[in-house]
Amino acid sequence: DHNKLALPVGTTLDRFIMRKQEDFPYATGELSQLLRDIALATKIVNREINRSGLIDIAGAYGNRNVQGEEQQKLDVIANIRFIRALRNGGEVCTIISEEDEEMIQTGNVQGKYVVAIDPLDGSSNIDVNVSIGTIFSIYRRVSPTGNEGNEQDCLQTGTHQVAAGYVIYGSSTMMVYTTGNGVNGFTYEPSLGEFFLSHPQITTPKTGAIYSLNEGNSNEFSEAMTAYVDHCKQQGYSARYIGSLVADFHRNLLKGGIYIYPATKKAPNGKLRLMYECNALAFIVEQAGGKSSDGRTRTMELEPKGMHERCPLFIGSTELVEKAEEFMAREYEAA
Ligand code: P6P
Repeated sequence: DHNKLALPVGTTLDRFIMRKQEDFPYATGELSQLLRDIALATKIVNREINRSGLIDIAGAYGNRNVQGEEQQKLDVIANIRFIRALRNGGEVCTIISEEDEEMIQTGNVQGKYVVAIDPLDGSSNIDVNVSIGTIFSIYRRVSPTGNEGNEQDCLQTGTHQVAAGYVIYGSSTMMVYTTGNGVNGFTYEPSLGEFFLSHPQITTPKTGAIYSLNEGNSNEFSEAMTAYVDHCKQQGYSARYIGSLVADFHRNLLKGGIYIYPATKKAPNGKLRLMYECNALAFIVEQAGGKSSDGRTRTMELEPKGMHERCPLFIGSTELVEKAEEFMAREYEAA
């Protein structure tokens, strides 16, 4: 029937969400509404980002604006916007955010969903106009409705994600997400305030010739990691590292490649966060035919112990990730 047809490029995000909901006979529309709430917040954040340089010119001296208000950092503003949109949307009971040490209770005790979010990753890149991103995961709560969400709701393995996505605020603003039935990309048209389907059914190449990691840390790499980087060079791969996770991931997703943030002596669990960075991108890359692990264990099967725990990340084209895992296995054998 018409639902099963791939929706045409140019379909709006709203219509896409509605059509996809029709594919789920028992869907009650809460997840659809939640996705719309997130899309609304991204439109607001997108506008704040595009004006960020101008706020300074428009009269904010030092870090105070003309109203004498403390000029807030964009990641703080983004955090406030996403929490407000999710609270007002009513579908989410609890949020974990990169910006908040503790769980955030929205007050929606009937909400069936929990969201883990990095509202604005790589915000140090804003001042130099490098692409930045929002990353989010959506879980169904496991505790009964009628109460606040709890740790059990928030510390589920990535395999329990019902949806995951990211927004890249780059040369154009795009939202890429999955609900477990493939990955679709939407490009934002600011003059219309709409996201339009621009990249239907994204699949990532099985292999690639791009490797992304910060070789500035190479004196901290393990022998196995050093050996794998040498392998990439022998293969003649291109080194591409923007230093903004969403931008590096998105380029590799479309072109093929591998992104690595490995364990280093300084950071034995790497730098990136399992709950609101790695799991979301792992769900997306697997749905696009790629692979994600910590060098050994599938990212989405890592048992979270804390909301802000870090994990090494090897993510991208399946053949590249598997080759990297072969090198890293030598380390375990040697250990
Ligand atoms: P490094 C940005 O701060 C971030 O969280 C990711 O967006 C990015 O990929 C990584 O850290 C860059 O880290 O240590 O290479 O500067």
